[in-house]
Amino acid sequence: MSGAPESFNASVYLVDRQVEAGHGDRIAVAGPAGTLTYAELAARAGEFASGLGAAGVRPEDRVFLVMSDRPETLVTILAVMRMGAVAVPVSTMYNGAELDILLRDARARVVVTTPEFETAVREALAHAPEAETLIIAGDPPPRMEDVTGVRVLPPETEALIVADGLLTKAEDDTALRALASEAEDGPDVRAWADVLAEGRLAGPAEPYETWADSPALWLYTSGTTGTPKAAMHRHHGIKSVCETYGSQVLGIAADDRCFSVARLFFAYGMGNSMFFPLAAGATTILDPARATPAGVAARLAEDRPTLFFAGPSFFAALLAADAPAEAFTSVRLAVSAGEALPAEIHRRFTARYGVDIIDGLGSTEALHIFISNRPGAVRPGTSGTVVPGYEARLLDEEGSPVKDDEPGNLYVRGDSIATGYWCRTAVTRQVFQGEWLRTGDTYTRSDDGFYTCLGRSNDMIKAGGIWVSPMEVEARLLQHESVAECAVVAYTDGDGLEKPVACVVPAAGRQVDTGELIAFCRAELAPFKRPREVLVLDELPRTATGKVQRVVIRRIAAD
Ligand code: 3SK
Repeated sequence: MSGAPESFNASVYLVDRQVEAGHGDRIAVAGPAGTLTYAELAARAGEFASGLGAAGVRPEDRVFLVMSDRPETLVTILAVMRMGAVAVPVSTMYNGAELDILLRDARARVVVTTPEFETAVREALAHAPEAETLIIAGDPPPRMEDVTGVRVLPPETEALIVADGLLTKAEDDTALRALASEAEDGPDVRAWADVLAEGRLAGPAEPYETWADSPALWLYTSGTTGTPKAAMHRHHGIKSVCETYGSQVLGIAADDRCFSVARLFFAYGMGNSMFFPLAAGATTILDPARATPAGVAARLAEDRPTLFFAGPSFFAALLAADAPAEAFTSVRLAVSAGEALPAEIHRRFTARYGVDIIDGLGSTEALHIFISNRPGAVRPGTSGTVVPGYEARLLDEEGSPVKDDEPGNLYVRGDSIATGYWCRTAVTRQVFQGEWLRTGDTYTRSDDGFYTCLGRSNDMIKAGGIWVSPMEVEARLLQHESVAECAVVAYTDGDGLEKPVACVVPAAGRQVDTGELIAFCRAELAPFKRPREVLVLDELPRTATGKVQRVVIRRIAAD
């Protein structure tokens, strides 16, 4: 008996398993950036892993990814996990200085990017001496000969010609970039297609013998405040979210087609666009373009997804843009997460598009959703009930369980919880308490097990000595036709007392009458909950993952 843990590799679980089951011909990835079958995806993951190995990546090394949603991104993440290294996909919304902080924190030696982010990535690389290699995937900006139409081939196609001994554009580009990087004394710059081609020549890498507990993925989170920290996830966590939320809530099957507005770099998007569809042998639709209501409506018409994932602000934007009613005819179920979905947006969306939305609560630390509504059993305005495989509890400040319908701090446990934050011992000990994860959210639970969000624990407002849930006031404001979006925060009045203040974004073509809005709240809410002031904003400040930045709003309200 060796006593060694059983081997488990998430990349093998997600793609090789489909090929071994005879589903190699099924479409794994579709969308404007290209189509790959499961057999092609598995082969490329092995080849790219081999290419990364040749580029010096070793098991447990971090590989830093700043990539748009496209087939190469899936191949890269799968290849990194396959070789036992750790994929660190980060937000593509960061600028060079922000990427620099993350890159130095992750201490990655290899960075993979797509051309849209090359400038920001190079800026970050200038301050990260440990990063030795930059790999660039996707089409570089057009060169003269491309513009004049003399030779235009996708770089990957061209790089594969390298294998046949022909001179290619990818080769030329790499040579040019290498010259430039030598001149700048910067990292070694490689074309993604060349790394793949090199791996193909050498032969695909066998999966590294990772275990369930081996590190697979780091996801940076800053919450809505604070410096970003990397939540470290195991190979097993990926299987766990597929078997819990993916299978038991979404009921995802091989004929599903998933499209997510939340991008792959975000835990929510990675589950939606990678883990769940691949684990089920279904199809993921990837679109590198920034999501806009018009662009998404066009994508839905063209690629006909059955599952649609977004956050509350995108559902609100679709309504505000009046996306066509037939846009959602292929969709069997819409999912909302990232923030609690106000009942009013749920109502307007289902009335307009005839598709139900299941709202759920997840977190980067939990990898995906652990409390959710269920298809056909939605209670609007709530996050639903605990997903099978997880346990949740609500505790008061002393750590005692609260009664039904009483607010408490939400804790969750389950197999997908991260092992901690990279190099952040103090905050790890506050958040990861034994098996339990402290979510930082304040919730109530009804006697039949439905959880309702009252806000982040540190966003609650104490007005006149009584706790006010910002979410409750926001839900009322959203019922007013002049309000598209809103956030309620505390401001401290001249007597040092906290009062709710509402920041609202007007609905298209509407004026906000602030006095009328306050009266509108007063008509339905207890007087102490009404906003004392209403500020009108053009938009709400949001984090890189689209969450409302209440810290910034509090500053605006205080001015
Ligand atoms: O951050 C979130 O709110 C979230 C929601 C669902 C799944 C994953 C995440 C990180």
